[in-house]
Amino acid sequence: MSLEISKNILLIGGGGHCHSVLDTLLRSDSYEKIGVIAKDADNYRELEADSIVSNYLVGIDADLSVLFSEHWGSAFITLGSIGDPSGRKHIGSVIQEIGFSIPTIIDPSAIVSEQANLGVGVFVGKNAIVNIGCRIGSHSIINTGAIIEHDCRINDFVHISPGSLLCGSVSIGEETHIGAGSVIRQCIRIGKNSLIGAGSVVVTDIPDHVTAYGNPCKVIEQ
Ligand code: JB2
Repeated sequence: MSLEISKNILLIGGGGHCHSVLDTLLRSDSYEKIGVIAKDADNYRELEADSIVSNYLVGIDADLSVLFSEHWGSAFITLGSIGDPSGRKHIGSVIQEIGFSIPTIIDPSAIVSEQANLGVGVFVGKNAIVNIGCRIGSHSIINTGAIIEHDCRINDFVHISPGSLLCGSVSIGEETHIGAGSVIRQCIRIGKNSLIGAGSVVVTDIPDHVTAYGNPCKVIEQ
């Protein structure tokens, strides 16, 4: 876990991805207070029925400025994304504008090289590996069991889904989604804003703004 000056952290978005991040925080014991933020009043009521997050609910997005002034110093985007990171981007700009400190959160079971560089807001899940020389852009998700081999370049707001394998020196453009269990050959370049379907085997470069999947992975839609 990264050490933060603030011992209170707000998790923005209370669904499945929040469950994963919350578990990592509880296992790491790095924060004194953890709060979960719902989108609005309706969402707050929905989350009151969620036995995992209900005890942590402290407010809705509209309360964020007030909570910041009440010593909630850190915030983290726990809305996930499957191919459309616009919600995460919106929350990111809101918490940055208010002035929250945005940590990097690494599960204690993950292995992250000391010579890897991780941006703010990155989440590295259970048993994931980020090897030497990698750069992971801000607000990216390296999900459970993903392997990011040496010298990969992953841009901002990328989601590497569970169990994916990036062999060395792969580069991935911003906002791209790599589906679960995908394998990406060494030195492959995948563009920005693209979606690679689950279980794909990527052996040729993939351009920007496309949907591609299969073995071998092929562009299906521009
Ligand atoms: O702007 C928002 C906002 N938009 C949606 N602010 C806040 N505070 N919350 C927001 N939400 C809420 O996030 C939704 O109302 C819902 O309660 C929650 C999203 O939950 P869901 O379980 O649908 O998705 P997720 O984003 O947590 O998880 C997806 O992405 C993960 C990476 C899932 O598909 C997971 O399977 C995946 N592992």
